[in-house]
Amino acid sequence: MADYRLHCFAQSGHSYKAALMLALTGADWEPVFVDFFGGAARSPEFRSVNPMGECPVLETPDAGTLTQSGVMLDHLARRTGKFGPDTEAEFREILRWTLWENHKLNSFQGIYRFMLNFAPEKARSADVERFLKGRTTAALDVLDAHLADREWIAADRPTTADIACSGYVFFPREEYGWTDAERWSNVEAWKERVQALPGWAHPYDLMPGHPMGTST
Ligand SMILES: N[C@@H](CCC(=O)N[C@@H](CS)C(=O)NCC(=O)O)C(=O)O
Repeated sequence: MADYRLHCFAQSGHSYKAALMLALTGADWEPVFVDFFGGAARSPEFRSVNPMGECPVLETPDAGTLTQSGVMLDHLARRTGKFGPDTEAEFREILRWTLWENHKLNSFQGIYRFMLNFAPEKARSADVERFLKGRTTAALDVLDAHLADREWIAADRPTTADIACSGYVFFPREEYGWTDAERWSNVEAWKERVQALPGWAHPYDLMPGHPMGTST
């Protein structure tokens, strides 16, 4: 069995943060498919592992079972000595962007994409989609402005803040319905830098379940 087991599914940007960190640090890990769209995360078995009912879940060799992607990134940075802070000020800056991505960037981006692609027809609403698109756009504007004069989000090198903010940005543009006018050029340039990191892989290549209905 691998050192780390990540319970995840391909469409999950929150899971991708942990998967990408494991890939970039060269950890010995394996994905465990969660049939999220089949309701697996709502099952009593899953809830007994993560009462929050969320993916990702990370089984570790020495720190038990972790939930919340930000906790996983912090844990893996400490264990591997990679992508973590060098100073207390850097720690605060990484934490600041990790809290922001969870609350603003990836929360809205994830739910917006879910509504457009995966929600049952009866749960869809043009008003809700418009609201989520506005919040997602506003968050990407913030990230784009932040990256206007810097290469990395929280330090002069890649940190877990960059990995955290990568959660949903690598999924195909079509899944968000972005038009050519909706381009965040600084975010695009930063994405190319993230993609150039050794070990980078696309979420659909790193985690099982794409295309939908498959589990590999
Ligand atoms: N704050 C959590 C968010 C995790 C999350 O929302 N995961 C989604 C899948 S991408 C989920 O499991 N949602 C289930 C729900 O909200 O009930 C993290 O960063 O790990």
